[in-house]
Amino acid sequence: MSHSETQAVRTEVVGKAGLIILNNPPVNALGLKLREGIVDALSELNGDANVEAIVIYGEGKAISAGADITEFGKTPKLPTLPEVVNAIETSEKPVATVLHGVALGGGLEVCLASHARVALKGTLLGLPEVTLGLLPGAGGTQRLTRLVDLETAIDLITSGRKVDAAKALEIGLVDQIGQGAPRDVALKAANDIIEGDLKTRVTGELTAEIDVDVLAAAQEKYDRKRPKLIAPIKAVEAASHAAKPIQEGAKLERELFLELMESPDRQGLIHAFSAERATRQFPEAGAQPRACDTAGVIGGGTMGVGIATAMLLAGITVTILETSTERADNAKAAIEKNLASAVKRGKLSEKARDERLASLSASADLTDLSDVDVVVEAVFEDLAVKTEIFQKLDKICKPGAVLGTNTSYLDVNDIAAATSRPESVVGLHFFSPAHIMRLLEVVVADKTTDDVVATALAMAARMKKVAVRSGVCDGFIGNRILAHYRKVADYLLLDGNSFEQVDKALEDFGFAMGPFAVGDLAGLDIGWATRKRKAPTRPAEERYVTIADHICENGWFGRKTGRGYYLYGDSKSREPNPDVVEIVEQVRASEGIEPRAVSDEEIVSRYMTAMISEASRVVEEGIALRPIDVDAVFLFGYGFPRHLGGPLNYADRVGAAQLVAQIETYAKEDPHYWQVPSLLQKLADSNGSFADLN
Ligand code: 3H9
Repeated sequence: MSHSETQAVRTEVVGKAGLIILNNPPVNALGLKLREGIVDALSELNGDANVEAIVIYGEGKAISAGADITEFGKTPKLPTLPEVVNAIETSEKPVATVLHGVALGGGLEVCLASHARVALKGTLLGLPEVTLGLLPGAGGTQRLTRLVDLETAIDLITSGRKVDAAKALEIGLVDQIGQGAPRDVALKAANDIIEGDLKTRVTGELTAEIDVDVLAAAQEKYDRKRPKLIAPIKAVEAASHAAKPIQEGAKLERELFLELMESPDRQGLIHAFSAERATRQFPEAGAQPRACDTAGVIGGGTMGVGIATAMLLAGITVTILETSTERADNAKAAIEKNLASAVKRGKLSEKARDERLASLSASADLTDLSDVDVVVEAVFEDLAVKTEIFQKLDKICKPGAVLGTNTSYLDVNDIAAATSRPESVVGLHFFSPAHIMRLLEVVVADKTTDDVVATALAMAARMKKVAVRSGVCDGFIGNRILAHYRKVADYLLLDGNSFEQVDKALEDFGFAMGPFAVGDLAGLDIGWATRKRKAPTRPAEERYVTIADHICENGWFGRKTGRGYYLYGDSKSREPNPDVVEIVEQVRASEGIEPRAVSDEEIVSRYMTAMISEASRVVEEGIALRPIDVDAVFLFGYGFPRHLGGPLNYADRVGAAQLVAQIETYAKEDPHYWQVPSLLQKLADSNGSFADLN
């Protein structure tokens, strides 16, 4: 046995097998060390007369998650990944790869260039580059199209969808399914190649069957898509070159890849990828979490049912609490329905569903929560109701239990003060439907201790939620910012734009739904209740738009009543409600407003500038830890267009100086609403960016 070592890549010769072992935790990303190491290892093993077959395998949890994302945007260092895959494909001795964990992006491209592929059961394979605003840039579009049929290849390349090993075998993406540890499978693969039991071939020498109709259909699909993203369109273009000789096609693919590398979508999408992970860095993250294996959820409404479902799916034992046995049973039935739908969508096996259901109980007796690790209260937003519940919980729950409230705007300090253990109280603000939406705002009150915050984090990780730390303020991070910028839509409507135009402009910009359509979906009565609550503290100088109140006075609350801003018939399409158009005209007339519609561009500019202003204040006040936390809140809780990276990532695209200039212009009409936040001013003055504060 001979042995040579570099930091990230080792070679080993076992009999006639030459092994290339990747060891770059946590996911064998193909950074410089790995790329250099693979090229050196190939050269070494090709030069070793004892070696007859070479096999690459990975240590740790995956063969490779692809190119090292952290190197993007920096000066590329040689060898590039295309050079690495080229070295694999042109190796004199046959090269096989063993796939385990995940084989994604450049990681899969390494496998595609190998002469044979053996995947361990359960491995996930995919080319997710489009989800980062890129396309496979190391021959992926050229080689995948040579191994699998064009339609399947285009689907995988443009969707970023992953397939498991069994499916990969079925479509021809891998040659064998292996069993055992990657190293053992690698040794067997080498032996099989030598014995002729595992066939090898050079992928680049195969012919890709290019059907122009399939390409045209894919091109059209992504041309029509809104928001129109450039990466899948370019990925189809790259695949269209697969009938050319591999070197030529790969060169054209590389040019398209480098073009995308410069696109703002790429920057936004990679920021979104990082945001999901950056939020885990809480100051309290190092504390030892308390137990969170059993939970009580108080309140069987949509929110409580969603939270209970999310917890059950994460393997937590749940008791759902309601005010009567009948209501508790109804809540339990609603949870069962959610689990049934997860089974239907293929997210849960029937066996797992039955196991989960065995850990669910319903009760109308609060004392049944005496032994749970965590309580999440999700009852009506009323401080008196909530404090009464927390007073009772204080007496009932075991010492050390974490007491969470799902309030969306009440002061968590007030709720904590109702107990003799405020250190155990934390805000756990889920977003509806709580078993689907990824965001969880963890609201840290004055006395919440680190271990309680760490428990919330651990629970979020179990539920696969994106937990964002928030300080206490009205609405926390998300709803506070929303309450501010949402007013702009009403001002635009009052001043002359139609609600359809406002919605459409923002939908064309990238939001799945405009603010008026969202209001109809959420229920207009919710905003109405909030406005009534805030009426006593509304400053006299604030412009107040009464249109929504008039709509609600008619009992029109949006979709649930069949009409709001829009009319909702049987079809999913929305028609503007003519009665609302009339209300708008009446309100304008009564206030003596001469309607003046602004352009779509200005609609977007006002809306986004307002959002960024309040987001800037939230960062400045320390409610959000960093700008990237605000981005995560909007990406994972408010449907913010992912390719724009979040409000404060988008702010950097516009530039602080430009934003300040916009606010100053709008302030001429309404100096109370449009005020330059001091942090934004500081960034404008210093030519700085929000990214500098992450
Ligand atoms: C590409 O390959 C381009 C090529 O076609 C062409 C080039 C020329 N690089 O998500 P996790 C980190 S584009 C660097 O928490 P999980 C991640 O940030 C790439 N780092 O774990 C995190 O770090 P930290 C195409 C990476 O088990 C840690 O690993 N590939 C990379 O939930 C653990 O990750 C992709 O798009 C990377 N490529 O999920 C795959 N990947 O601990 C992107 C991960 O400091 N990755 N990290 O926060 C994923 O989808 C998931 O991370 C994965 C693991 C499924 C692998």
